[in-house]
Amino acid sequence: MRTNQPQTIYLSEYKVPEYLVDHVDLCFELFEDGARVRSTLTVRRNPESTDTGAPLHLHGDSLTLESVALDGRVLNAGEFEDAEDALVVPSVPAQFELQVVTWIEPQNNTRLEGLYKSSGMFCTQCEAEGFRCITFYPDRPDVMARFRTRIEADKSAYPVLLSNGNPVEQGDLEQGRHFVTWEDPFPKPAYLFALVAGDLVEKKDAFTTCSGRQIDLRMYVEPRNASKCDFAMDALKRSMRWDEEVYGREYDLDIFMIVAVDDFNMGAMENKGLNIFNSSCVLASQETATDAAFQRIEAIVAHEYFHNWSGNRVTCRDWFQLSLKEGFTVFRDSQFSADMGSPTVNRIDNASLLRTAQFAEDAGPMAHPVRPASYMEISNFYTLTIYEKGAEVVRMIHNLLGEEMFRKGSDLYFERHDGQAVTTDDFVRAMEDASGRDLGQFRLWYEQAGTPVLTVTDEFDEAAGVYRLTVRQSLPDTPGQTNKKPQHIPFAVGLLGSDGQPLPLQLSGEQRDGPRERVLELTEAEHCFEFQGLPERPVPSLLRDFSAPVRVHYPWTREQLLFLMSHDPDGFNRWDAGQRLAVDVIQSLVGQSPSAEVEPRLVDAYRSLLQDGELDQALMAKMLQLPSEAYLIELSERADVAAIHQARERVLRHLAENLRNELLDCYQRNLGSGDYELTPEAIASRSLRNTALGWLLHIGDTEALALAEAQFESADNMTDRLGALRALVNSDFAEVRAGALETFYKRFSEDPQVVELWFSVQASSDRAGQLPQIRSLMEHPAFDWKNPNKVRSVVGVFAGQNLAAYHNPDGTGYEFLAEQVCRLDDSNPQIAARLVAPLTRWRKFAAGYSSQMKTALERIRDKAGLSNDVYEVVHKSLAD
Ligand code: 7MK
Ligand code: ZN
Repeated sequence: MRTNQPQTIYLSEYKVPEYLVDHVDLCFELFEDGARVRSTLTVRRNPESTDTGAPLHLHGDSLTLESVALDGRVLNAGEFEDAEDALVVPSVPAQFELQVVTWIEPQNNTRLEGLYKSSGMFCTQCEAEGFRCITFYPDRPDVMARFRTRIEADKSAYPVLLSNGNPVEQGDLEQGRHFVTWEDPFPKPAYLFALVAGDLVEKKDAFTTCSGRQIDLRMYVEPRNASKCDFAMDALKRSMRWDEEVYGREYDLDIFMIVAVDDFNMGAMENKGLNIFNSSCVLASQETATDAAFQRIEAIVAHEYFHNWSGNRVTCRDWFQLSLKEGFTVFRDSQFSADMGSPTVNRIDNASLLRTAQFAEDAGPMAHPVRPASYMEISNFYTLTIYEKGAEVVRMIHNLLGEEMFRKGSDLYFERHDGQAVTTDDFVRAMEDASGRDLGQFRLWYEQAGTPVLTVTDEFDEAAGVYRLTVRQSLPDTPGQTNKKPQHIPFAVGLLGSDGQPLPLQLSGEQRDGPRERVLELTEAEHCFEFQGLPERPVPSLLRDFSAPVRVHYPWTREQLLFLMSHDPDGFNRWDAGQRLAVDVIQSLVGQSPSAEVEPRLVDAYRSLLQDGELDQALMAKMLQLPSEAYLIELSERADVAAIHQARERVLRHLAENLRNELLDCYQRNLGSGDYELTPEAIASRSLRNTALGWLLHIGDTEALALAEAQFESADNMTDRLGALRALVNSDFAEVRAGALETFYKRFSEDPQVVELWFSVQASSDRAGQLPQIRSLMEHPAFDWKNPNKVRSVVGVFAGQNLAAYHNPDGTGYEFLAEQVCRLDDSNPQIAARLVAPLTRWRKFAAGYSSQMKTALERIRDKAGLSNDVYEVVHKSLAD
């Protein structure tokens, strides 16, 4: 058992750095058995620090120190302290040069933090605190320096040597070695440092900026991936243009590089001028990537590119401010995605992720504000709250200020803070200063954790023609936070008449006709809005376009939901009404006998949907998806997973059985012909036909079986091939399933991204992914413990998506997960900590489940030598 507890770090204890680094000169000598790193720092005392006599404190992790020299003189052992996690030099002048030489072993680095090897190439991941695994350094984002990096390596094994900035020198060395030197003119924190060395092919392109500068664009990938770069390269160019047009942001170096690596803890990283991507988030071809993968790649390429301004030119003062760059950048990439595709579908996807997963996080033991007040291990705070809720907060500012003022605010922010490390408060202040709006109360969105609940009631005074809408807001307690204050919530609403037409929203006291939609600004615990001049009791359309990340409770009748589902002019709310109706129907069947009646109006509603010739097909495709099990669990008090699974299954089968002909029609209507296209229409069409296929195979339809087999054989793209495979795998045609899985694997066994899909189709299926099958997937030759994507696609997908199997009432799913977490904790603690998530919300589940989940957590807690990462998640989850 561990003896030392990890430390908690508090925002309130922030102090400016005692020393600043103006320049860093790095020299890497890369060898097969390790790497030598010579670092020369130009350091001076920070004039803003009050702690004048402070020792120089440099962070370090897993480093072997070879030597330290100060202003050219080698220090002897008594002149510095080489601790496990730091190098301390007690006495230093006000200004000096420090040279530190360390030895590291990238080939043995399984944590994938710092410098490591992935399929024969060297690469780095330094955010948040990986640079300290490379050399001793003040590894905090408010220390910004100019970097010069020389890399030396064997020329034939590592012909490509990359780092941040522009290449300034290169040449050959003795013994078949060579070097390249890079210089980055922009001061940056160490977390943005990157290095890549490998035998990679180079894809070239170029971009001309708005001011006419020519930028070289480069992608570096392993030779076998050369044909999977085009889409990302195009997405990059679209992102660069978009950031110029929408935010006035021009690229600033002469070269922009993207590298793909197979072993990567996260999706991608915005290192200055040298973005590094997880292969699965950048490589794609029509034959190997699904529509969802293309969309994800476009969004991530944009996200990393946009960081060049929101993150790199203006960075975070400390890691409590992580959402400063992440929330803003997610908002920017989602605006971009909306512009490139279907805005309504984009909004639906954002909101589903938020409502399913972020709301769950906000209601669980790891709940934290968008700007947390404390943490133990920062890598545990790359969360949906920081990213997605953070983006929603920026979106609300955007909507409160309006497009034009928001742009003025972002211009002011970038101009005022260029080259600085700042706080979320600085961001909000720039928005206030540019617009003249007071965002004082709005700041609570950054400080208070938890999801606000809006409870809405209404009454109609027929005689007076007055409709009263009462809105109460409350914010649940979260760990360490109680009795919270009301927040400033933009609440977009509309009112519909019985003919389906929007009614004017004229507030009492106002003269003329009101607008057809209003954004009500909630600031108090309770508001009552009175709308006048109404001829009849309206149907309210609430929280249009998901105008705030909140839960809304209103006693909708099924009649009203059906009405909104077909009449609401707000596409998002149309979808939402359908979801609420389906949730209501499924919930009413939870725990009921299998012969209980399924709401007949639901079948009618889905039939009308399938036959609606006017409806936007992309919206139709979304509306056809039933609420996920994860969402149904999130909505319940103490979830009985098996009962929820059965109820949902019942509704799905009932719909499929009663709409068989309509589904077959839908399939035929959407049988694409012609070339594969990535337009919203074509994507919607593939989604519709694959949904229809999935439903029909779910009820064992033999005509659909033939269609699925044909589609599986002849598909010219991965969306359709995988759609057919998924339908077959989730059917009861066990033999066809096995055959299709085998054929698919044989065809794509050389492609890791497709093998990951193959794993996840099985791991997510309650037919093909029961625990024994999961265990045998982990014995498969393509499974690799050292590769995070493989672990995620089997273990992560099983526990996160195959909920009925994972929550097997016998508790074996939890035991299994605990076992995998313990196993991974030694080699890759970041991934291990992320895998714990499906155990953390044990209090959310019905008694039989929760006690066994708790036992599994305790088992992890008791593992010897637990990492700080897993320690924090497990202890917070078990705390009362
Ligand atoms: C996205 C950090 C990086 C979680 C989601 C990303 C990470 C973790 C990409 C790694 C990113 N800065 O750009 O946000
Ligand atoms: Zn990011």
